[in-house]
Amino acid sequence: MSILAYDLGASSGRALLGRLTDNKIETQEIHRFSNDPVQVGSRLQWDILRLYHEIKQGLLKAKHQGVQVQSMAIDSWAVDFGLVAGNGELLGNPYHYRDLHTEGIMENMMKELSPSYIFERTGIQFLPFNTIYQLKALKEAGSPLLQQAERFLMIPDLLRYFLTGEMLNEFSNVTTTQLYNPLRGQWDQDLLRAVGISEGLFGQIVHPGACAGQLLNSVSSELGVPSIPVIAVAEHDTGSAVAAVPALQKSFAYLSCGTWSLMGTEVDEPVINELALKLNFTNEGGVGHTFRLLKNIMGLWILQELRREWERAGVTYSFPELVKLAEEAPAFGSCIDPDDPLFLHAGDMLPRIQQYCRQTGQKAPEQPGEVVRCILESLALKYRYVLKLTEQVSSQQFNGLHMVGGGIQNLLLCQWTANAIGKPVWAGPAEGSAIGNLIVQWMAQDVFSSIWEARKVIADSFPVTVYEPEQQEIWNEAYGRFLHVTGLTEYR
Ligand code: LFR
Repeated sequence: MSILAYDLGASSGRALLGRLTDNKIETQEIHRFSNDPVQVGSRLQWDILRLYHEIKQGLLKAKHQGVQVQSMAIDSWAVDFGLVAGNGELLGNPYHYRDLHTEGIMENMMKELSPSYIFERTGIQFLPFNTIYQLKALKEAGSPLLQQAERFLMIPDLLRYFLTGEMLNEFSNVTTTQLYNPLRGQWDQDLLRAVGISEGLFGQIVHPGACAGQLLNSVSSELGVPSIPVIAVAEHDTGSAVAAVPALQKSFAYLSCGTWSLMGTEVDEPVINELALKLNFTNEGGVGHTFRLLKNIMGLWILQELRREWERAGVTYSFPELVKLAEEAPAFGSCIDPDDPLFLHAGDMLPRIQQYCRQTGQKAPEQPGEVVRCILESLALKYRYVLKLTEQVSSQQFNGLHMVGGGIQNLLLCQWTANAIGKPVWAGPAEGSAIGNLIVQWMAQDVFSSIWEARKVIADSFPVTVYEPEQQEIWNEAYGRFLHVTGLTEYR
């Protein structure tokens, strides 16, 4: 018997079949597809129906291979949502969190509500695209969609609704809205009032590991497949990725490395205090009532975007080619703070990197290898900075860093991360989110009694590559320059 995990990323999605044999997990990718956000007029939107189509394709492919699927679940990026009308129909396409409609909204809202007021209620970091600011932007724009909306469903909630007809809000994703109060265990009334959104939009919250419905008869007969259960996993991809970290005991640091880099540690209770607020850490809900105390780092987005721009200009590089060019370029030519707001939105990455470098008195990189090297070195150095902050905010010391996610296929980045942090990096598994999705489905079926039992099986099933730190002196010096250029100060 197999189970099916869909993991939707910002630029691609995949469906993995999972099987347990002799307490080892075997996975098989049966479907992979691109996720292409579409710019329509001034709005950047997700092609949600295409994603739903691809989900059906995955079920069909499993059927054509003669695989009996026992259950399925979907995880995706967080914060984005669709609005559903009273007749059950989706109102418009969900906006992409990188759409410009939230510009200035967070800053304006903070004039009315202080950051500590919002943080005390939610424990969530301040990112301009959080759901709370997206809803506020719609409200301020007098969005007719919001006026007609009767239900709010996040991306996996929405796809699950198409499959099962049930409208439920999954916990790990709900926490990322910055509208949920983890101390009270419910949507925060004060914040909903402040945004001007009715509580009626939000549904019952289901936790990872709950059964969240069955495939509708209409869907199973369309596809010719049995009506299987659809499980709520940690439907926030980062929640699933952290569930899959092959750590064997509490107190570990992780870096989930993909379009975003999410670095932090797992905690039993949200850490909501002045320091966490000051350092802009977040407490996102996870599996087994845990929380992810972490920070978003801009991640490989800058490089992915740059590659797309070169492609549009007619020059196509593969990621391995780009990494090779970076390796051959001179070391530490210039650096950036990857989290500068300059790099959040799509487009013009090369001129923006060059602008950042010139403004900070550095030589602007010109050649592709120089630019890519600047991005990857800067990421590794930012990881060192955030790892230090994670130690401070969680009052722990880490003796190494677990890296999971597609970004670990970039071996140079893994090695440079080890060099930058001066500690070993343990890299694997690459399909972290999909594997975390699988194990929570098995937890729902009582195959594993705890996340720790499941992590042990992950550790036994997938190889982990160890990167020992090298060239310490050179990287220490580079870190000093990085702090100077970026103006980042280490908190003491
Ligand atoms: C990673 C991720 C991050 C979230 C960002 C936007 O894929 O889910 O955790 O902050 O995407 O939703």
